[in-house]
Amino acid sequence: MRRRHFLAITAGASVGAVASRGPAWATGAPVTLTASPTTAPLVGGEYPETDVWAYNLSVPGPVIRAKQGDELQVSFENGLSEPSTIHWHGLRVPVEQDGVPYFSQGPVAPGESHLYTLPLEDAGTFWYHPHVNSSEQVGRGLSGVLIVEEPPAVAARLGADREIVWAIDDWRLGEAAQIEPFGNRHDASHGGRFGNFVTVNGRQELNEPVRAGERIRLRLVNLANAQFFSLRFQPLDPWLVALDGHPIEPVKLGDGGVWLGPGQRADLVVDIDLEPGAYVEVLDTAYGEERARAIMGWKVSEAEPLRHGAQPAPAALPANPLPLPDWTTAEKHHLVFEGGAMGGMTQAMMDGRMLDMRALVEAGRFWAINGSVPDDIKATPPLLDLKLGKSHIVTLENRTRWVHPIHLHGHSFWVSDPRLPDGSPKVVRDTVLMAPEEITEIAFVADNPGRWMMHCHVLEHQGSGMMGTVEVG
Ligand SMILES: [Cu+2]
Repeated sequence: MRRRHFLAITAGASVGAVASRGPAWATGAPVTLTASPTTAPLVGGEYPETDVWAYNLSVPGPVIRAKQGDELQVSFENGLSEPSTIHWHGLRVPVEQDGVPYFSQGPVAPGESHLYTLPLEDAGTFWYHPHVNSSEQVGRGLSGVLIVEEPPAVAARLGADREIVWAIDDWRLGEAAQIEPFGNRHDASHGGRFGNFVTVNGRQELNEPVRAGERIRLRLVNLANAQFFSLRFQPLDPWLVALDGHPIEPVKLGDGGVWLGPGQRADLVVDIDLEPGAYVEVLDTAYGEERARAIMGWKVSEAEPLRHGAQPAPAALPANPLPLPDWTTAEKHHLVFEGGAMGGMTQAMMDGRMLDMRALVEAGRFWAINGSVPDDIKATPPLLDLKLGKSHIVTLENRTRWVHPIHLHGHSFWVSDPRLPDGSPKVVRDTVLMAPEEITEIAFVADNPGRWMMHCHVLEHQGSGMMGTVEVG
């Protein structure tokens, strides 16, 4: 109800160009990200600005652009009144740069700073966010997009005239457009914290200008705590060219949409194959056709078409330099994910003690991996010990009634993607969706030593038990 209300007052109310707000840095320059409370005109119209927590006073934070092969330095200044860190989602960096408290670094106290030095081996679309009190810190607005660019001659294979970034987020707002409190147990035991107001690049903007005949590289990032998106562009038929930053053989979306679970990214190549003056609503249909809603609109300008006729298919971008796992000799592992509402979990081990479900619920824990619930994560043994340099296949078994986007730090992995057209080969991801009762296999070479987080990216699930570590060494 509330969402429709917000939509009703804002749809069409603001017309004009939308770009990622905040500065984008010249590559090579050191970057400072300062987290602090501020306000943002999320809803617009007659609504007051929303109190948010933001990087550099902008929600989402600034788009950081850097070049593949470079080293990116980011100085993080904590202007919040609680500890924080920054995690670089999808970047394969040394563990001490990964932004996870205790395994990478100490939490950065209020008023303190921390320097991250990030080698950029992989090109692609990545993002950054805190790894402390994640549900609230991310949910109040602390996140941003990080783009690692291919060399220009390589990016030119896509034939794009320009690039657009959509950082998609949702917000749970009350009547005065203020963020509702965190820590809801129903969210934690069910699908996570859903917002009632969706923004793209920090606002609801349904009139993004495009030009007939142009080709756009569209980078999509799902920054939401829990919400999934499935975007449809009909009558346009974009090419999907990368998932979680990693190139795939370009494939047309056809009748379907592109799925984005929390934390996931997709790169599309979109030919604006429309007449001047046309308008396209980009629909989210993740929760069924009857709940479809526009999250963005493209207004085709009256300018002459940039070109006429069908364009050739984009060529695939080169793979990132990941070692290829050996499926025949890989060591096999199994992780069982349990719990949640209607999940039937009866007990789990927390902090060396077996607790029944009632005691777990009292402790605010609703989920377990292999029967283990972290209380103090640094005192909880790793879920897996993976031999450094070896290939590993990890079977992920979802014994819950909920979908979970499972994210592994420090590594990207090969996985079959049932949402791609039949016969598509395995793709490389860092966050994989597990449907209820689905069994998924991921394969990778454990080439990055350290103790790495593996967790659900529904942040309320992560905070209530669906989190663990794997040790590579
Ligand atoms: Cu989950």
